[in-house]
Amino acid sequence: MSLTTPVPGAPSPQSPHAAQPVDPTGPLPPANDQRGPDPHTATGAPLPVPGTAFAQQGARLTSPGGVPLRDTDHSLKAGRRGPVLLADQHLREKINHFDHERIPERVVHARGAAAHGTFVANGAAAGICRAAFLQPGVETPVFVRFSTVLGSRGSADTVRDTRGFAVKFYTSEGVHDLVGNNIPVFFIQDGIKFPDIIHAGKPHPSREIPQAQSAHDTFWDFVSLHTEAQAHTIWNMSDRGIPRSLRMMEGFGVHAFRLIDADGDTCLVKFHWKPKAGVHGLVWEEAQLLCGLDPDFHRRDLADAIEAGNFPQWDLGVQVMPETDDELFEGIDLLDPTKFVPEELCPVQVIGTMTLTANPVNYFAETEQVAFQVGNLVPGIDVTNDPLLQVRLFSYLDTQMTRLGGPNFTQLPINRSHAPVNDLLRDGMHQGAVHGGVAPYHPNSLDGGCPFVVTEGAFIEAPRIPEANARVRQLPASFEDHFSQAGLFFRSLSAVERDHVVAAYTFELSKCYELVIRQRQLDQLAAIDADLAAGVAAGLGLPVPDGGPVSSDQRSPALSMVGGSWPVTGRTVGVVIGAERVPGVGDLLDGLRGAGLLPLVIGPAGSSVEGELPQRSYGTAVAVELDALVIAASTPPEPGATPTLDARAAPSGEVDVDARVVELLRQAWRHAKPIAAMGEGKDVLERVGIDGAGVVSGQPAALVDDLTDLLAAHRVWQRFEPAGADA
Ligand code: HDE
Repeated sequence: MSLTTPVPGAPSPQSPHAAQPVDPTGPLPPANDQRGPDPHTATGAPLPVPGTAFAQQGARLTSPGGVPLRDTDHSLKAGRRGPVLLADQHLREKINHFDHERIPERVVHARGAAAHGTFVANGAAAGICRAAFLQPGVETPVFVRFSTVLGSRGSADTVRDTRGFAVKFYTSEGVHDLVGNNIPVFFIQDGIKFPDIIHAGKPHPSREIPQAQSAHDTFWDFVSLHTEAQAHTIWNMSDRGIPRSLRMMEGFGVHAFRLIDADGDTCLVKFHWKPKAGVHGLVWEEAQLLCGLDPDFHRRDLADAIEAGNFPQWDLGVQVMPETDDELFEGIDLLDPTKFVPEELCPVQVIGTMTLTANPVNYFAETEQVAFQVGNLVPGIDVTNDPLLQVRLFSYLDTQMTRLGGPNFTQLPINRSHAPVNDLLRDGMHQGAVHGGVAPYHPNSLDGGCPFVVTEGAFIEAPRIPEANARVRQLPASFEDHFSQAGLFFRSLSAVERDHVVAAYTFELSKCYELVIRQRQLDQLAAIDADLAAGVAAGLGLPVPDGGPVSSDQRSPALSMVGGSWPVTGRTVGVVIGAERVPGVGDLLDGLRGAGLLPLVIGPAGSSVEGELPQRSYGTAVAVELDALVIAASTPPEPGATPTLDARAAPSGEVDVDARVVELLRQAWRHAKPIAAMGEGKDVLERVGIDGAGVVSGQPAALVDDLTDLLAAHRVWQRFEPAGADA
């Protein structure tokens, strides 16, 4: 007689007297896998697959135990006016479950938005990496989560911060995670300092302010005392710290990884995600206004774009560097995560393309419960000895224990491998699998020897022997230069971008209460670039520190976000109409849509276009949610109407234009957005005094062409002159 009741569908265990099997003789039995209770109940009845309709079967309300319920609106009482009874199981279950609905938010990267998609390899990496998902034409499902770092789960999207860019590849060889950021360098060189930088960046422990901001004393105290953080911080102070859209960010693996080919040969690479829509930032005032007007701006933008079929795309690229004993490339230590490799020194080679095609169905089940791990690596990709990366290998697995309540989080539908799993891990909190078999150990003879260790195609650590060294708490001397790449970054930007960096430091440091912190950070800026230090010192009204000789001719043009031309698909164009029907507006809207743009019609109360109400009224429209603005009608003043944002805007009488439209125009102008007029709209621009670079007028077809050209450059950069004269 068998010791266990066989699970339906599982093979019966072999004789306990059989020798330990040496070969798998057929497909591995499902008895030990993690597929959980989905195939059947204890009596063999089929169950729906968890994660699809689990706990939402049928149309009738039931208890969690499946008992039909007739009332969920009234608790059980002793009489209509009597006390509520403890005997009410449904009440207790309902409240009890609710009480435990929240799980701890991520200690960093708590605020995130995610999407599903696919990655298709072009095969360019096949010669240097044996990973199956990088072979030509292989299509792999992915789940991508973007995040801010410092803010809590309910904080605003458009704060100045680094953005997380974490990709989970569900490959045929198991889950591979590339857990990167939108900035290619990091604050610290050694993972042991992660709690320090995060404690400094998070709100002050006393008042728990400010939320999701680096503009405060503790952050700048740490950064100014800890010079290796300067390289990352200057990227945060640039327009990269306030992306226009999650769809318009680059992503970086940051660390060097080791790729292993079919022969076991290795090379070192840095991973890059290049957005097809270009890399664009907000301007600071837009970002701040959006924090209040639409704190979900990035999340909404991503979900709307996917829903509209404007699927965001990124090319995945690698910078390939030879494996050398010193792990240096052109003098840059590849183990130092505060350094990037300029693309001019080592080009980014595209190895595949990712397309995001579907929004999550349930935020909690997918975006919140997804658990990335730097150690999720497939055969062919391995880590280096980067001391930041090594610590991350520990942290990601560890943190999920608290956040997701135990060691079985890999069974959650969003984390599950799409490749078969047979891991010999058992029991634990929230175990969802009904494991069969009697021998969850290796080797065994009782479960037919399953699971067998794999000889072909298994994960193998790269055969690199670490230097034999004494135990030290030190870093290599090649990690010591903390300033030259920050200077290279600053000097590679266009003039307008450099102005923005100066303004960002000025804003942030002006929020520090302690003068000594402002001064100390100014000293660090002087070590990066003299013009930078002078600009910030002027803004703060402090003396310019003497930083010594720091100028250099080195530039990396790839670091600037200005000067390129990009697809405009999915950009939003506000179209202001009047109370009366205006001929040509229908053609304009059709033309904009035909060019892949998203028109957002803005009208006074009671107006319509072809029977449809405008999506915004003059009173609710704000220019910060638009990429360009078209005035398609005259907009006479309406007595008493004041703009949403600035009640002090020009009194309507002065310019004979509705005050709310005046404010829309001024804001669009200030943020260097293309502005167009058709028909009577031209008079509106004249009256408000809007003219110059990036202002166009004409018939609908020509306007669409002009707007497309202007938007391809993202903004009308010349508007920022004279400060941005050589932009
Ligand atoms: Fe993370 N990081 N990190 N980090 N990180 C987490 O893991 C950590 C670092 C990054 O959307 C946590 O599951 C340490 C670099 C992203 O779920 C935690 C160190 C880079 C996300 C953690 C670093 C990142 C995280 C919090 C220094 C860019 C969000 C929740 C040794 C290459 C992933 C979690 C998501 C999340 C630790 C440094 C990116 C605590 C200890 C460098 C995108 O484990």
